[in-house]
Amino acid sequence: MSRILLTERGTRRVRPRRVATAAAAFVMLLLLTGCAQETTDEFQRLGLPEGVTDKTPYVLDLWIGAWIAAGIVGVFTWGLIGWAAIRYRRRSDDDLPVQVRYHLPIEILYTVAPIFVVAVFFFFTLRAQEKLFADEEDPTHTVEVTAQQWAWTFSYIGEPAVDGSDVYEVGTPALEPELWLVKGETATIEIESPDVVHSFWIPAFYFKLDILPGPSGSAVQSFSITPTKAGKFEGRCAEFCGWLHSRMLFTVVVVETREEFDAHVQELQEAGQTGSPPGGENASVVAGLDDAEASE
Ligand SMILES: [Cu+2]
Repeated sequence: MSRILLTERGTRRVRPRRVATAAAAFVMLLLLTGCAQETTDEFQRLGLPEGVTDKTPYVLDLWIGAWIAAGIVGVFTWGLIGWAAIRYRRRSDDDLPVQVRYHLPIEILYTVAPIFVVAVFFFFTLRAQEKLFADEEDPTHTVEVTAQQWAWTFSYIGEPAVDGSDVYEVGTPALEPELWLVKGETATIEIESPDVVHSFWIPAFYFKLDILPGPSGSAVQSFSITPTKAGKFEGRCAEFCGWLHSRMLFTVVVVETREEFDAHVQELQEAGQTGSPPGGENASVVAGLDDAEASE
């Protein structure tokens, strides 16, 4: 018996060193493989991609704050579970600890604590939402976004088209359209849907908004943003909206200068994409797919 104990003790003595070596190796591996700064930054944002608009800090604060609050609640709860498990563990006698039933103060605590937690989350969510949807008095760009089964149309309202009408870019399930914006210039995005519920989502903008259909013009929702970084960012529909939902993709192109944007608008004009886009009118038609492909 005593020999077994000795062996156990011996094993135990070795274990901490092994753990330390494994931990050191793991950290080394992280340092060696870690795409260094980028990984660290993403870690600090708790998994969020890099935010690229003036509104993203509000969402980032909410995200981090929510994790901290959840962490505090979690540690407190796990602490209580651990404490109860150790404090009231089975002893040599088989006596049960005092059983508590219909204990009014504890019942009240069970009710009040979750309400308090939800109220705090609600308050901060509402505060962030107010900032996200704050109206912009004088946006440089206004883009009308039409989400239809299963593509996006972007109409640049008031851009100087030759014949005075608006310039647009329309996608198809086979062709992802691009939404062009300029870094540092405020854009108001107005979105609407002629058919079913879609959801406008750009992960790098930390922004997702459901688009509810309604009689023409009644269900337009809008928000304003100012991109703070140039680049290409993915956009997609985040609401399952039917057969080709997974093809409702688009790319946001944020350019550095107004000249690049104007050149793009010019290109759209030259391609004859002015006036009313064909988007929502044929919402039930699977644009971009021929009959053979559509019936597959
Ligand atoms: Cu959709």
